[in-house]
Amino acid sequence: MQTRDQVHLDGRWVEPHGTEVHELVDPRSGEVFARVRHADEVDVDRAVAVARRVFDEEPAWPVEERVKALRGLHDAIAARTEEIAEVISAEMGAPAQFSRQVQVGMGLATLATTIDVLEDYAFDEHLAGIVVAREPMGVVAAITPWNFPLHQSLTKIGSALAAGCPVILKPAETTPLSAYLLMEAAEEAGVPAGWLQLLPGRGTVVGAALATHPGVDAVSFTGSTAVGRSIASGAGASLKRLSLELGGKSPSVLLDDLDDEGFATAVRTSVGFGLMNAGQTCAAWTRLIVPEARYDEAVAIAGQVAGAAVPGETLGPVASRAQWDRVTGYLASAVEEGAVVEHGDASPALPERGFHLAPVILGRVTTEMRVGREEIFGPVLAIQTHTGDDDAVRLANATEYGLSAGVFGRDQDRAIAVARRIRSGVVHVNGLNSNRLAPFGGYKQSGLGREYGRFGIEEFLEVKSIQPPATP
Ligand code: TXE
Repeated sequence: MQTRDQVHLDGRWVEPHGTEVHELVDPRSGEVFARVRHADEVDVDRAVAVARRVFDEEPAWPVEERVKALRGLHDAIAARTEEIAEVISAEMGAPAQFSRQVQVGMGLATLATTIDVLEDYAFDEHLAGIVVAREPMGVVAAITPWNFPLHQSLTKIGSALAAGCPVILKPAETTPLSAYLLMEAAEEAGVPAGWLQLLPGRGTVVGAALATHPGVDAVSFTGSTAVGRSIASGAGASLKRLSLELGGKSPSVLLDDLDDEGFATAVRTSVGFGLMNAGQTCAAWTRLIVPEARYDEAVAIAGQVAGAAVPGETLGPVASRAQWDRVTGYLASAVEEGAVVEHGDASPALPERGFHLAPVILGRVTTEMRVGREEIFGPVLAIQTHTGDDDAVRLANATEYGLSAGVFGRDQDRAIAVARRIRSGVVHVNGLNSNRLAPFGGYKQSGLGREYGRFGIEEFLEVKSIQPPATP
């Protein structure tokens, strides 16, 4: 049984003031495999005091040293890929190869891009005789979820440290283990004391204390829209800077000019992305919007893709019992509200071991149904039909979310024109592009702010104008 009973404060592993011990369950078996001791509000006060000292009293951390430390962090994590991938598989169920390539690999790719951008970043800009200086925002709290634990942590930490801000990391209750390994890698990389601190703990205790603490200047959160709203109202009292990466109900729109091969590829790509990480991906395309005349064709291809998923190899279990209950609750609501179960079992029994859930494809889903507008976060896809581009855009926009979307069409200009009409922070056209320089974030209730590359670093920078007297 793995046990972690320390937190990382001011450059050292120390015993927390918090005493609660939290058990971690492996979703592949349903068994407890590790215990961690949680921090509490007193630990938050300690960490914030350290971060304030580092930011307010110590000399600024030079950019070249930030680049060096972040490169060291990247390399130390890369060297421990196998170990980190294993703990992520154990804590949230991702299959081994996915853990290595995506859970760890994507985190490294995002960090590498942040470092490249930092190396060339011009913090000062000259504009009509004035200097526009970009300066670190201050102490950052990073609150991360369980679906991509390392990637989300590295995205936030990388951008905030790149900007010159000390960070306090609070990982999700169910997936803290990779964060301990991340801290060990940061120590190896020589991240100076106090710049990165780790406080595992409950969202309602440590997360809430960080989000309302007067000594925290900015909160970067990824998680549910409900918690995002509560963080925003708590942070409002001290006008903290916020970046919120929240839920999604992202559409993939297939236009009516696709030929057979293009249509099949578009359905396969969309369903593959929808089921990625057992559907527990904020940007996943969970609504497939196809021309009415091609509904049967879409159902058949989507069913093939879903049926080909191999449990434990290409499809992990859902990450927790809570997630199993949430997703199966949505399946029950779908049947009640009249969706057609086109593939899979919409009333599955809880397996004897673990939380594996086979994919379900729901057809004839309307925007009034809960499964047509709410985030499910499991291997469940909804198929909707459109009667033309205008109708497709209407459907794509018919949720409170706006995180990601796909548009597929033979005429690329037309597809791009449709992409422009979708109210969403990211729209992929005719494929999935994973360029980490591209900004990532949501319109509407999907969040505030952008992550990755230059946009991610700028989330943690204030803008100052230094104005010398105007020359006559
Ligand atoms: O999320 P929470 P949960 C969505 C997804 C999922 C649902 C619930 O639909 O089914 O959210 O998941 C911390 N103050 N996403 O309950 O609670 C918590 O400890 C401060 C989408 O796990 O939002 C964890 O670190 N922090 C999403 C983090 O918030 C608080 C990824 C996320 O947990 C807090 C995850 C509070 N009051 C879930 N309460 C995405 N956008 O990718 C909790 N937390």
